[in-house]
Amino acid sequence: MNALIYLLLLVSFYCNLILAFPQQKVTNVAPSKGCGKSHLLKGVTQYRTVESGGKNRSFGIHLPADYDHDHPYPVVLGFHGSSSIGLFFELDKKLSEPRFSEHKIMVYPNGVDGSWAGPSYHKGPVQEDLQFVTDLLSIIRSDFCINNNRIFATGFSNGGGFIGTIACSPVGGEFAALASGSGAFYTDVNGPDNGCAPARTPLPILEIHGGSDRTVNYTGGQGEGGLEPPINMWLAYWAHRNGCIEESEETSFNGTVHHLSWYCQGVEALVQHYKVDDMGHAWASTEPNLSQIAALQGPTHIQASQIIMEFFDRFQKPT
Ligand SMILES: *[C@@H]1O[C@H](CO)[C@@H](O)[C@H](O)[C@H]1NC(C)=O
Ligand SMILES: *[C@@H]1O[C@H](CO)[C@@H](O)[C@H](O)[C@H]1NC(C)=O
Ligand SMILES: *[C@@H]1O[C@H](CO)[C@@H](O)[C@H](O)[C@H]1NC(C)=O
Ligand SMILES: CC(=O)N[C@H]1CO[C@H](CO)[C@@H](O)[C@@H]1O
Repeated sequence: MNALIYLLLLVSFYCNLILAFPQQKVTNVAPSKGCGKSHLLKGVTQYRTVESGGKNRSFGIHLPADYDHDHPYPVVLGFHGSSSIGLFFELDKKLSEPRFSEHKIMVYPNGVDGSWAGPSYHKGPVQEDLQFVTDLLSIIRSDFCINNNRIFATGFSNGGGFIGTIACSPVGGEFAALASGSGAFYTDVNGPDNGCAPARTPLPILEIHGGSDRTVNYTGGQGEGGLEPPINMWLAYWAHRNGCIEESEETSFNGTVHHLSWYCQGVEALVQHYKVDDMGHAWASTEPNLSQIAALQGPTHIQASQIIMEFFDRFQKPT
């Protein structure tokens, strides 16, 4: 019944976003070795393995339906949450749908035993998963036509926390921007300067989190896999590392969605955060999806998959 009002609000919300953060011109194209190689499977997800750290690791890769082997595409890695696999992340977040990734290559890596290193419940060392990211990028570069300056990663929950681990590690330097949903940042609890060595700053980073999250509490504390930083602390760490000043806080949807934005070394909105007060441990979506059902809630006000892709569209790796 309020659908029209809701739609209008949504449209005006996104228009504001677009006006507030005009797209930066993306110009630097660095084609990978895989350009020129033909592929039969387009527009569907295919599965591959890569040997890394003495293990056979697997991932799904989804090429655009009209994949042109001479066109260097941006790539987005999507890291699933704990007790999950890449396929579930792909279906639930809908990131392979053309409305979100028509002109991008999507990659869905699988964790060892359903999770990513960092939390105490994961058995392998952090270095093993970081090496997997390095090896994964290497195989994607050699087999597919990608733009090396436009590699991105996102993830949910444990996978969102792993985004933070990547950001603090040497392999983070391969990425143009990173985004996390409901991140459990087990490896980044010791303040801005301890245990985190970003390969490059400023590093564009975005986080979306439910204010009512009871699995990865907004206020931090003891989580399922160890101590987690309060989300506002984690954001302050990144504002510090990136040399930012807070530029704005905009509230929408009757005060339930808070959009924070930081100006960092000449770039506006390089660090961003959305807090959705009435959202639990879920991937923010205006449509029903599985992670919401698991969190015993329905759709929320904003669409993380769209916000994240629009964030990525603004950035390329400096050369
Ligand atoms: C990985 O898989 C290949 C092919 O099935 C097999 O030959 C190899 O031994 C496996 N490697 C490991 C480390 O399990
Ligand atoms: C999250 O916070 C709630 C309420 O403050 C508390 O009851 C719960 O134990 C916390 N959960 C975790 C995993 O820290
Ligand atoms: C804001 O609150 C009013 C009054 O409770 C309600 O009628 C309206 O639908 C709400 N709008 C949104 C966008 O949630
Ligand atoms: C209720 C529900 O699960 N809705 C959708 C969540 O996302 C998947 C994948 O797109 C859909 O198949 C479900 O219908």
